[in-house]
Amino acid sequence: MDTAYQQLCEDGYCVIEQVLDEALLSDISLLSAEALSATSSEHRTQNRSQGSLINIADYPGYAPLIGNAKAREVFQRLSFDDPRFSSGYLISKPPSGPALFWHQDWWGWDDPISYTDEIAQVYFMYYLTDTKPENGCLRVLPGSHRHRHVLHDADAAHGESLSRVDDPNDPLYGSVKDEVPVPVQAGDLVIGDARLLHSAYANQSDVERSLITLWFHPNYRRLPAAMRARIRQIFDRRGVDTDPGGAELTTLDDWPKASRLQIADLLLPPGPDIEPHAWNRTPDWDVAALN
Ligand SMILES: O=C(O)CCC(=O)C(=O)O
Repeated sequence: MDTAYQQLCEDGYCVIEQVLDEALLSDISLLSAEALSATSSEHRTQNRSQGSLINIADYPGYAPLIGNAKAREVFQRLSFDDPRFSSGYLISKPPSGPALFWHQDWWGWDDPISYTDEIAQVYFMYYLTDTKPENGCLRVLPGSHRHRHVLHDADAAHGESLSRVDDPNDPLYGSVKDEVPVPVQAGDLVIGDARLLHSAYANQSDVERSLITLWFHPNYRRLPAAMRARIRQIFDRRGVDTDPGGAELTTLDDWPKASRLQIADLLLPPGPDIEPHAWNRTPDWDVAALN
């Protein structure tokens, strides 16, 4: 078995070095700096722990990142049979930005498939600067995508108070036993199972630490229909806690044709016309015990 794929399955994450070439890294860094400068201070105050949470659907310039050739090679290497993109965010920690709270990002815990080896959703994280614990690199709890951990009982991710850092002494911002830092070089790709518990250290440097995280569904057609219906809602920017806003939001379907063509095979087909899977970010390990 491919070593990266094996680590993704067993530990819940892996790192593929130097996926972005210099030109693409530079283009994406410029675009991200523009997007950040257009972001209100209110947004950054509300998302102090993350630093920012800017939906990239507002920026068609991210198409070359979503569909870059090296990422497509990674899909093949990891045997992603039907990879589809649903959403992505620019998450940027300013100088002296606080730690990100511990959380996992999976929302489909009501379906038994969530307690199996099937990987329903992964993040592709591209950090735009070199990272280490001192400037806010990622940290993970290996294996927590498949095994119960006390942090699964904590408040669901992305609550407003945790995002604002109302209580900086909340243990969810701190180090926990068995955490593993994931330092990278700019242009490396971190892949993680959406179920994996993770967070990020505080940025103690005087340089902004930016990251683009892209959500893919590796084997989309294998997923239950209600899950696919929910994924379509995420793509359409409806009912997502990290993406509040009205019905008038831009989606990738609104992007210029040239941008859509670069990622046509990764865009979602129309969702099944059924009730979408419930939005539930909290695992129920009694369901796991049945599997
Ligand atoms: O800011 C980071 O390094 C991690 C972001 C994150 O946890 C997420 O996108 O779910």
